[in-house]
Amino acid sequence: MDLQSTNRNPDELRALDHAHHLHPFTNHKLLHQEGSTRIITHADRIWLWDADGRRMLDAMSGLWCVNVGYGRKELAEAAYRQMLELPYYNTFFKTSNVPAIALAAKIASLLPERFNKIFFVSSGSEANDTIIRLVRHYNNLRGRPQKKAFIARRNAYHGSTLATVSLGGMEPMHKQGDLPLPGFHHVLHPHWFDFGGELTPDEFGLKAAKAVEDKILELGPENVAAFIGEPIQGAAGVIIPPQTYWPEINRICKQYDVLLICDEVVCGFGRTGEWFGLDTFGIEADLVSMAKGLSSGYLPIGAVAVSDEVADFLHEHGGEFFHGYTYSGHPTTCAVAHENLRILEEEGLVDRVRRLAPYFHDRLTTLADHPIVGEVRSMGLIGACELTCNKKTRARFNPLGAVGLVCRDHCFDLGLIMRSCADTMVVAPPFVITEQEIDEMVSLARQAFDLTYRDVKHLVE
Ligand code: PXG
Repeated sequence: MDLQSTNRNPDELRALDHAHHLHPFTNHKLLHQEGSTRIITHADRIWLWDADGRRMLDAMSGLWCVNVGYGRKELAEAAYRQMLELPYYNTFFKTSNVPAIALAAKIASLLPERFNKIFFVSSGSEANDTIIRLVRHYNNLRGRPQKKAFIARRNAYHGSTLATVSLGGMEPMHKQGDLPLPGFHHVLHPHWFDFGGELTPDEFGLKAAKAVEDKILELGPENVAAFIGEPIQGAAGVIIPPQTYWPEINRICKQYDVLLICDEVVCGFGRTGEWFGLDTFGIEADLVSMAKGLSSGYLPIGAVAVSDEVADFLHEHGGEFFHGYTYSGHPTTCAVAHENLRILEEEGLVDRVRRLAPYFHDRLTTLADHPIVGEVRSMGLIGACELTCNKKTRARFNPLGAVGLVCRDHCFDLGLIMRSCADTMVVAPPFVITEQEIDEMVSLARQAFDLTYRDVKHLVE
């Protein structure tokens, strides 16, 4: 098959895809029956085109990652230059390379001062897996081998490896894989819309934080190694915690000597309007995982930042850490990520997110009057609309998630890519989106909500 050919028949491509390609997170039987695979062919800024010639507004930045937008020649050129100079070499065996050195230094300069050490991986899953290994090693070295439990939130997504699925709190993923592995525990997530009841969001933030403290006390602080959370939970449905939540988590982790892990895979590199979500919420993390926005998805790369306190201890007492990947510190992915950070910085894109945030919020909030929208929330350039069958009681449609899929299909048909997380419709557009395009996104979302309402009107109270 000629990859460069412009004369591709979409139906033939779909048939080949069905014959040979297993997709992630996909019901293949259903996909095959529907024959509805979208084959994306090219993209520019916030726009995608498919093999059927349709144009779509990508309000999800791919999968929460293409923050600088599509079609960046500088990133292609950075890869091209690096591939000619040194496409690959490993960073084991006392070797390093210029892009890995430059990128580690750059990431450290963007993080709070206490982070000076960066470990490279190829994905968010590998970043969190690395943290699990590192924390276990750390506590063994500190002479407290029993202090190994990890606490995370329900519905959290931290990756798709055995360990990171265990770390995450997604029940269907647990059920399918006989997980979680021992030592991973899950507590209430700070999702006021579903669990806040009559409490104010601030009261509920304290209650959700207390669930972490209760779990630490139940397990015994001497057995709890770490707590992990995203500043804003992305795949769980853009859960923006009440302002009371993170300060209390900081206090709890300090009080019980529990390491605080901040998963910045979605929030990192500008999404919340600061370089990191931990800056936005004042999260006093010890370890940080990142991926996605680090290279704007142009090449697969992730990283772990380790605070001086942990890094210095490992440095002093750790000896060799038997962990790493063929592609840790890959010169080409590091060169592209480095160029991506240059673009973010020189074009002032993180400031742009902060500047656009009030407009984005105002426009999105116009959807709150819709009969099936129970709440609209956003921060920076990440937002969500909760679908409900009863705006007063915030009740969910039954079964949960079915209406979200109906809505997502209407979005696609209208040329808008919006993700449904159960019945939460979420957006996280590239940072280069304009105000006019935000208007267009919101207008298409309203049309999709109208069509969804038409389909489910009989279920709405
Ligand atoms: N942490 C967070 C917070 C993530 O969102 C990962 C870790 C794992 O990253 P990798 O690079 O291993 O995929 C993620 C990934 C979705 C969706 O449907 C989200 C992710 C992955 C797949 C689907 O929203 N996030």
